[in-house]
Amino acid sequence: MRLVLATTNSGKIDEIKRLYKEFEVVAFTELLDIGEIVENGKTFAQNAMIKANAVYSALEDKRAIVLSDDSGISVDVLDGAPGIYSARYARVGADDQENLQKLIDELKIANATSSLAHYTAAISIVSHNCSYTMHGWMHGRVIDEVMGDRGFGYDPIFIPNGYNKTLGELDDEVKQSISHRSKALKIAKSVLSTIKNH
Ligand code: ITT
Repeated sequence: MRLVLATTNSGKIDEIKRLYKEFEVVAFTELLDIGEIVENGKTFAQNAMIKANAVYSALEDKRAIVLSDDSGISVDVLDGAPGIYSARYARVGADDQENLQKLIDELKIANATSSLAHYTAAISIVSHNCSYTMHGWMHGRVIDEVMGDRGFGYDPIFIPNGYNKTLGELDDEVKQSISHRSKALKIAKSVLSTIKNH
């Protein structure tokens, strides 16, 4: 089965490809040039659906199945920030490095060297006759120091529950076994198997 990913984030694409080896996975940017998709939803689920619908509507092949991911990190001492604004925390168009630094700066302003935090992933699937969204979460804490360089985004400051190292230091396989994205993608896989059988 061919899946068109409605994402431009290479970290997400790598993780999805690793978990979805049985699918032919292609990023929409290899097929289309539709410019920026405006993510003006109020929740992860709304933004995931906005991205999946935008890509599905632009595809010529209406037999295509589109899968999107909207995700982010929510930090307790920051009242849940950056949440859905994780990709643009430092500024619109910021890179991972700038967003990570902004989060460390905000922890310092809040006088916290660490805080409980969690990642959320909303995965949407859109095909010609159905649309679904499912969620996954990973809980842990963030620290005010960068440790390791694995993963992407906020991984070098996130320590998952049950571990004493950041995702920047832990093997990719560890993240794959516990991540918000993996959990949502696992549910998405069973949804995809029903679509296949239509
Ligand atoms: P697309 O919209 O094209 O998918 P994006 O990076 O803009 O790419 P989001 O709007 O969903 O995607 O923002 C997700 C941000 O949340 C991402 O840029 C990271 O900063 C952070 N994030 C999400 N999942 C993460 C993960 O597994 N590890 C580290 N950071 C993550």
